[in-house]
Amino acid sequence: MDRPALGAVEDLAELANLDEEILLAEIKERYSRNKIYTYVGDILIAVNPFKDIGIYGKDESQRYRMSKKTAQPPHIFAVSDAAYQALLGHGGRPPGNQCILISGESGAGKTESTKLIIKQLVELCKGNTQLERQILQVNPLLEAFGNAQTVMNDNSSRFGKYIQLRFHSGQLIGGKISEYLLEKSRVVRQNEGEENFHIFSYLFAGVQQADPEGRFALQDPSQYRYMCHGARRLKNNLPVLHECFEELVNAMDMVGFTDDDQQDLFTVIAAILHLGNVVFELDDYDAAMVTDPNGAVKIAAKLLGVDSEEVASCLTSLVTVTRGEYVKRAYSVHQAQDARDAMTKAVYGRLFGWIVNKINQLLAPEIDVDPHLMTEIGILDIFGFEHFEKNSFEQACINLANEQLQFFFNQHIFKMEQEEYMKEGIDWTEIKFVDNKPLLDLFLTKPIGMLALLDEESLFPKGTDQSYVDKLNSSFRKNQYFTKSPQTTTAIFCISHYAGKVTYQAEGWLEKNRDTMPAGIIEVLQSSTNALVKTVFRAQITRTGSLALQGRRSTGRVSKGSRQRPIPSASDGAKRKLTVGAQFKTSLSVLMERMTAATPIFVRCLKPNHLKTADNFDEKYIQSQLLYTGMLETTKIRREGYAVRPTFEDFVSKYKILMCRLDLKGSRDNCVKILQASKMTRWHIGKSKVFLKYHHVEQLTDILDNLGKKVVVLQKIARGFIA
Ligand code: AOV
Ligand code: MG
Repeated sequence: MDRPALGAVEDLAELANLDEEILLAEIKERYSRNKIYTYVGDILIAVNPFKDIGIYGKDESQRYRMSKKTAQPPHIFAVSDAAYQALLGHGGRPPGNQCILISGESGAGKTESTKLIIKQLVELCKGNTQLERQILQVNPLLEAFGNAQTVMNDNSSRFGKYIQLRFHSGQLIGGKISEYLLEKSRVVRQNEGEENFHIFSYLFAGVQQADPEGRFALQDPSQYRYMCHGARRLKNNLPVLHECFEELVNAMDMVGFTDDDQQDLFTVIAAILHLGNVVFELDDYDAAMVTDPNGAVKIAAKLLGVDSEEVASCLTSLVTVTRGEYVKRAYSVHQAQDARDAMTKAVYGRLFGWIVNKINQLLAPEIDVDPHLMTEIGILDIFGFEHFEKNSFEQACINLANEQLQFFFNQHIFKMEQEEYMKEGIDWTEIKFVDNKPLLDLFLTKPIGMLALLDEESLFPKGTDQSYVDKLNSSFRKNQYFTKSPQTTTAIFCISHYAGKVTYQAEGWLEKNRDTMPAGIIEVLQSSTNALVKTVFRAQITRTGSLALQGRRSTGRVSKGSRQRPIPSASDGAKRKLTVGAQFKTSLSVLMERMTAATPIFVRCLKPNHLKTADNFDEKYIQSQLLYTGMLETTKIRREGYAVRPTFEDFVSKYKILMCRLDLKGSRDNCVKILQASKMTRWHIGKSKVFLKYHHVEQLTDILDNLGKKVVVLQKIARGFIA
């Protein structure tokens, strides 16, 4: 039998012979020819090229417009096209809400894919509107405040996001962003080889524009504790970073942030830098006091619009009311440092929440559209699976989100699909997959999942990080996915995730989960004269969990309210008294609900090497990614299975025109008649549905199109006769 040349097949589900080696060889060969995209049925695999391969221009954009999947090579733009066509009721996917789910480990290319998908979606529905221009600038804006350089990715997303683009009759009418769990701890501490959020470097590079009067009093970046790792790269890259600053300002202008908004944002960022330099020592009475040789506390307080004495006081002591009397308890130096860092984390977290809220106000649908007539395409871009030398609470949450997404993928691709074949009586040999449900249970079950135990320990006055790990050790000693550390003196444990084994350091978990801040600090910030600080600390958390802003009203579009349950924001934990873990759990389940209600399209990003370099295909590394994502099984099910499964009614109503009978009823017999008339093979008919491969749908669409053309010709001839 003739075997197609290696790398020539664009859909791996078409390969006759299949094993892990073949899969790897095909992807490798394509990658070496800069063919980074490959289909597995309706799933797109994307290998990060780490170089510009020049395939995202106007030509490609035009080529992937209402195009047939098999007519063009695999491409990320085809994903936008498939989603948009489905939204309009064309193509093989069910019409209605669509969601595009992008997975892959850190640095695999999820965020770049997200941007390309959005860019093409905007092209497809192009009405040249202000809204389209705004939407294109949302990502650079969010990335400045939410991304940072890590060991795994120079532009790593330190938050997860779900972007919903809303349509009415194919027209883009609005957008909404939900954010998950910003890694606030990065503001105060970065591991070796990593940096703070990009905005800090951008501000230094653009300080002359941002602060022409020198109010921010910024010195050399190396002077700031929060910049300890980024200062050198900053100095070496000033021109590039300056461009980034200008792009950010441009993005903020385009999205609709006013000059005042921008000034307030930069002011708070400068304040955070100074606050980080506030240092403490013990006074004669063994109480912490601020030692402020460079006036850091004064400058920070001035920029935050609060009183510097009050800041110094709330950072060094806790005031409580006991039996009607105020009791002031002095902090140790260590406690004072914690209070300072808690304050900056809270300010940054709320600032980020405010940015997302503001964007949502500016992008909310302007026109009054009945929510039932509104459809949407959601795009999920989370933080990819992470495995550093040191892994903390943030990595546990990030990796849990990835487990959840992998679970959703398995449910959709393997479980639901195979159950349907059974139910519909299709002759089928089961394809096994690795179910990661036990891992979700390990994290999420009540009452003894890892998160529930963490909550319990966080509330327990004598709980410590070590006592938490002790509890994990005893609760999960028989769990095969949990490994106790042989070192019993350190709070360490191991989890065997779907994507690999990760060792977690539990130091600081209780505090990170509680995410509380002394009341005194909140009071000080609430008294601020800076409009932005005042707004975010006066914000009330509504019962549904969304952040409702008091005071400042949006100058942009006014939301007409959506009926969906809002996804709780992770950055406002303290006020709701829900722990960070509990909030994250809720937001994950709301997200799953939302994704379940839409038709998913999957994009699987692969990272070719650890070095972030071009033309470097590390076989072992790719192989491990193919293995843990279940790519071989996915290819098998896509080869054997039926990706398109319309009901008899839907099928007949769409294709009855092929029989020239508009009165045809949606019965099994009529489906068979249509299928036979179309002369296609290898379709199946179930008890209530037709089982098709996507090439069947393309063939049917071709026949429909040809019929349409004939009708037009006939009409012309008829008109000719009449004329
Ligand atoms: P991620 O979103 O998956 O990681 P990114 O999308 O940020 O990864 O990609 C990492 C880097 O890879 C980018 O900054 C680009 O330099 C490069 N890259 C990715 N896709 C392409 C492409 N199609 N063409 C050229 N270069 C690309 V993380 O957010 O860390 O999980 O958390
Ligand atoms: Mg990313």
